[in-house]
Amino acid sequence: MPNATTRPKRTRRHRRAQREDAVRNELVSRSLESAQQCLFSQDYGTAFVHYLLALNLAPALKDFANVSLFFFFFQCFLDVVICLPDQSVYCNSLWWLNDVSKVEKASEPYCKASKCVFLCLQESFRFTLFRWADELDSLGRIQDLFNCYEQAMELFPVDEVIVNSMGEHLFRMGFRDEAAGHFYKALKLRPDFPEAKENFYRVANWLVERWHFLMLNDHGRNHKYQLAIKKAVEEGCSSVLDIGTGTGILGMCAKMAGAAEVYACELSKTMYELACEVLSANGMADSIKIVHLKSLDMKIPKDIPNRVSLVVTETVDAGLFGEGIIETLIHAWKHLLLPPPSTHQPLSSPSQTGRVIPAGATVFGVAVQCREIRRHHRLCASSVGGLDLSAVGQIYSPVSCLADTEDSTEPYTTERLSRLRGGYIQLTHPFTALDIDFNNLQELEGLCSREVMQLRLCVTQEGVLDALAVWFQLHLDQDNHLSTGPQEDTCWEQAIYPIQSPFNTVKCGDEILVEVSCKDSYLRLCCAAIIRDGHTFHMDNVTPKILTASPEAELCSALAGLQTSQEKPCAFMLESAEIALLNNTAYHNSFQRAMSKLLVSLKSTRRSDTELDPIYVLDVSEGFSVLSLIAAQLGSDSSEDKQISPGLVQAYSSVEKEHHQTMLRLLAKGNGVLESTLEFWLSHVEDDSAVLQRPATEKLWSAIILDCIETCGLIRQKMLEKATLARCLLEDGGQIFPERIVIHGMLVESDTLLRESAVQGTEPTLGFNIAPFINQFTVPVHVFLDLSTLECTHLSEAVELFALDLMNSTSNYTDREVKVRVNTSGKVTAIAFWYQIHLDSEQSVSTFSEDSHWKQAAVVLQQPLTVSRGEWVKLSIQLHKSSISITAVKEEGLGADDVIREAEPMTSDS
Ligand code: 44T
Repeated sequence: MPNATTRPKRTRRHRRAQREDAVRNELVSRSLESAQQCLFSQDYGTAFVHYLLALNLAPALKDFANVSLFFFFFQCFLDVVICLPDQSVYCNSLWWLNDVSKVEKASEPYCKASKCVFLCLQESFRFTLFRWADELDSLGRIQDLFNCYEQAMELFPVDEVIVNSMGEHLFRMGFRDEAAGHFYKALKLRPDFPEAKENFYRVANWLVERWHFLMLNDHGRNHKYQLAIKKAVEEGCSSVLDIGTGTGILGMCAKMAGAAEVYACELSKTMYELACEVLSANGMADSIKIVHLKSLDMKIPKDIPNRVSLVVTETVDAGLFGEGIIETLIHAWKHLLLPPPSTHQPLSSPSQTGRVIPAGATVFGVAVQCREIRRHHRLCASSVGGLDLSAVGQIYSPVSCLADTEDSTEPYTTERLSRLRGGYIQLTHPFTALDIDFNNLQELEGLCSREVMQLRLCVTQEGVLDALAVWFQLHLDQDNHLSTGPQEDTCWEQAIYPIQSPFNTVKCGDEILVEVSCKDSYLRLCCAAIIRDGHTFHMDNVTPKILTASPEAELCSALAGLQTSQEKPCAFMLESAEIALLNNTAYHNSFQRAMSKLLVSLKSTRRSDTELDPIYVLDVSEGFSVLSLIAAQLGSDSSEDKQISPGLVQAYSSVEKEHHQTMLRLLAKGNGVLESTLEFWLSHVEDDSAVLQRPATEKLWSAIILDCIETCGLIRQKMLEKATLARCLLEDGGQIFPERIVIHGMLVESDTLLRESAVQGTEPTLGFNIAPFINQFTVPVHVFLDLSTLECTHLSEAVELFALDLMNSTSNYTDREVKVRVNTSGKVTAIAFWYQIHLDSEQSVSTFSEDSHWKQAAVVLQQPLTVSRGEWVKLSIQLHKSSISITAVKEEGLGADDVIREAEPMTSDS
């Protein structure tokens, strides 16, 4: 009971305040009660509003929640209040909540009141938010969804679960950078939060792209930039602007070289914040002014006081211009740099004139044959899993220089030629495609308006013309050059311009007509024609209309065209990973065999009363998939398998995009599959997030197809949850495809992987302390690897790491230990892994096979483990949801000569 002597004199104002408190508290308790009622009736939107009101009126409720006490609902509240020693004061009022110290007192009787239903306020608020957000999401009310999260984060700014969930929504909607920022924040708030960790690892690449590590580990490149900057500063360039500073390294070089004024700009928020940390750690926070801006938005004197005498930049990508260096430099010459030395006074002082490092570049190219590029950009298989693919016409990848392709296309992709599976063959000698002087504004401006330049290349080797590969030399100054060529030992990839024309075989003596242009600030190289025996065969005059997300009318006419065969054939665009999937005949053929076996077995075991029921097949693959159609065809008249009755299969596909559906329809028609036997599942379910449902009331699925492994080499998120649901929706004798996945791994030593994962060594980078800051973004799991070409030494045989049985209950959390025998002495830096996908007990495919459209992945160890041949390494593998983590230790006491039997692999259920 408050002390009477210290109690303030009861004034009228005080009494009014008390009355207001009482009213407010009444409102708070009613809002909470209403929120609760709405929750029970699943009216999440209204429940959310009530919570917001209560939490805004009584912010102390949040503290209450934060000290991890339980929140009570209205009924419970009364019970608690009655238990309180000074109940006369608190009864029917909530004002004691304004004093958190009272909460401690309240807790004891509160806990005693165990008959009440308690729920953590924060938890029930989160629950409401998440359910409401899911509803808003399925209603397409995206702005409202984000508003709700913003309100929630204002109330609970350090709630990692809310922050992480907001990230998941952002990610699903394609705001990857922002999503990544949220996962990072959630992880900072709770470093052992597994969901945030899994999410962060999946997107860290967008926050700090992996090439930052490669570039900082590329000593040759660092040193050359340092030399060129030092020389320019020593020659008199006293004010420097580092455009696209990244970690701040080039700006720091300029400062170290003695530049009086150094400025830097960076457009990525994460990189800007990182650079600020790096500058502080190197004592340069006050001497280098850094702004979070794109250089094109910089103004004088707001962002820098005067024009500078030197711009340093490495805003170049594998295709040279892809990071916008042309635009950047045109703007810099016009607005940020001092004028160039005039031709009349070439000896004018460098501090009064402007210059750029790099001073210029030379671009080279070569025509190549490469099967790996071909199978990602061109349909190579004529039939897969019994389906004739010709009905679908031409398929294009979104990487294209063709004239009439859409905005969704990019002119090139990037690859490290030396790491392409199966290698490549040069069909011409390398040629010079372009020379550009970055110190010449007229030349920069003229580049985009300049006429298309035509080159004639002599074919020196017969082969299939699959791509033009491009690299460049960056002339930092007259003495220092960097090359991104395929033969060089650098961190650079090459730009790949795939050729998708059907006429693509070349013979010695042919000439290839290449057009070089610069449109939308991209360098474009296009194979226009092949000249043979004096005849010119143009490449792009056969380009049909390419359909992507086209209006329905166009798609309809595509279908009509098929019927009448009068229209110009159309072509479809698929992602390059989807093209590679379609080219994976081994996978589709195995699926066809496994599916056929299931159908035969179901047919023979069905009771007579269900004999005429269709066999329901659901394909929930993400992206484009023809598996449902393969199933439908097995149950159709035209099927070669006569053990299966026609019309038996009712297949559902989950493909969402209009042009994907059109492709499936075309393929169905072309393969004699009755249109009604293949339907699009998403038009049957109300809510996209509830894809796994019964086919119809009282019916169950005979087969559910899950695409468990992502192209990047990781297990698809939520795969285990999906499998659990799928099991509940299967009829007796039904099957999930695949039924089992076995994860295989191998000990490897690879410096390349290390260079891509963190700044290596203890030596400062060019004398600067950068590594500890950027290495916070190190991610242990590397994806999109091609193990067949990765520079690495295999230190063991491949072993089974663990197995996931999708047909039997598998807990979502798997812990295993596996002992691996070292067969080559070395330094274990990573555990590479891939999957054997068992469609059924007989049919399986490996994600490490030659035709695989899947890539492999690896867990890089925090500390390399030095091992000798004959020793044993114990791997501890954890699978949390779908993310894998592996640690390795040497098995002590077992020397090279000890004989031990390899531990029998445990099953994932044990
Ligand atoms: N990747 C190379 C491209 N920026 C390098 O935000 C080579 C890729 C690569 N900031 C494998 C190997 C390699 N104003 O942080 C970035 C970017 C920023 C700007 C301000 C501007 N106008 C720009 C333009 C870009 O500059 C930084 C560097 S861009 C370098 C790209 C190792 N895969």
